[in-house]
Amino acid sequence: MTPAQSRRARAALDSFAIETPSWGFADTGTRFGKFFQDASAIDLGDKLADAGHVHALTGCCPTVAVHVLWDFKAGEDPKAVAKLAKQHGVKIGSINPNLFQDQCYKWGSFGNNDAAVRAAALQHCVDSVAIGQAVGSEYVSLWFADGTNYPGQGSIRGRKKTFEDSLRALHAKLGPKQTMLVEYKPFEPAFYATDIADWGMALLLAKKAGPRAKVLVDTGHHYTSQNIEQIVAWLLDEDMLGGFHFNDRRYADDDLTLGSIDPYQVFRIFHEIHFFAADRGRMPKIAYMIDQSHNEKPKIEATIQTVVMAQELYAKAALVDHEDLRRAQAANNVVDAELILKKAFFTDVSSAIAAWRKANKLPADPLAEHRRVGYTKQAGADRKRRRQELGITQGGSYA
Ligand code: PSV
Ligand code: MN
Repeated sequence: MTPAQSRRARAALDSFAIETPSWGFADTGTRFGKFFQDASAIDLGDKLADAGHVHALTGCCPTVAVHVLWDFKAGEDPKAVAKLAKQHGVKIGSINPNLFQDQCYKWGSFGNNDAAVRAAALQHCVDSVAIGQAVGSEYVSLWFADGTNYPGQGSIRGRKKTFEDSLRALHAKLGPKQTMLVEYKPFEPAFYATDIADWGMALLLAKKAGPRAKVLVDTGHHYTSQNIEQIVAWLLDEDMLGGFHFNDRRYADDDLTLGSIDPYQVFRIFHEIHFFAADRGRMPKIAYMIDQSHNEKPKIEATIQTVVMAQELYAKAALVDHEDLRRAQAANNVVDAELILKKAFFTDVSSAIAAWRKANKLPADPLAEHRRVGYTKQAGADRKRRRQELGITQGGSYA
């Protein structure tokens, strides 16, 4: 690695932050059951402590995404939550309303044909906007489980219309510093027609909602072999890319740790962003977030693995020689163009990352340091005892 490349990689790391999800520190499972870990977070206090620990080790996770119904107790004071986050060295990041678990949402939220349910869903989102304002968060992140399971079940156009109306109404409630992110997903839990099934639908809805609505790309929410970086490039070009939910996948929305299956895919996404920045002379504002459900790996280790992988791939993507690439593209030099990407991807950036960590007074190896300090052992003992005191039993099935 040349000194110039090292500087480029370190400058990229200076500008890169990735948000951890509160739910990534808690017990999760598959739809077949849950397997529990002693050290998993019991409440928001634990989640913020874990997130603070990850940020202290990696230096690039200053914010934590919260899921309103999973993290906030009824009547909870958001300002107290913001204070608690600060005590743990982090801030509250994106606010995720929950429009999928309450019984009233059996037939959908914004797509429900009952106006009273749509109003309840909107109210929950408006409350989430207020939470965001109280904690000083920039993003309200929307994912809808709405859809139909069988042909003929619902009016596809009718549901589109109620989504347009509700999203527009929600946009009107945003504070001047807030952005709303519209996430798409092709299937699950709906298996015939998900209301916001792909990036085109999310893009249209966001554009109709208003100027501060953007699209959120969850890397797991695509059909196998879909070209995600192409979607990213198009959204960038339209100034409509708001953020990411990063995870890796082999089959569907597998929620595996980032880069565990296909690191080159993530590199190509980051490359499109760096290439856009080089062409436009400005780095777009993007909310990088993790959305994983690591069931088998210890929660914090899985999070650190993902963060470190994201940093490495972001740094590698910053090394693509854009001048050379533009030349190769103009000359239709297919081989060289591909090799330019590959060369950056295979560059060993570990010395630049080590220098960046040293300059930022961070541990050289965040995962090793996490293991060395025995955080999980300590948290496991504390939380096991608290679970016993609270009478929380850990059963393995949803039945
Ligand atoms: C849905 O699969 C999703 O990606 C949404 O972002 C939810 O908020 C999140 O997962 C819940 O884990
Ligand atoms: Mn997601």
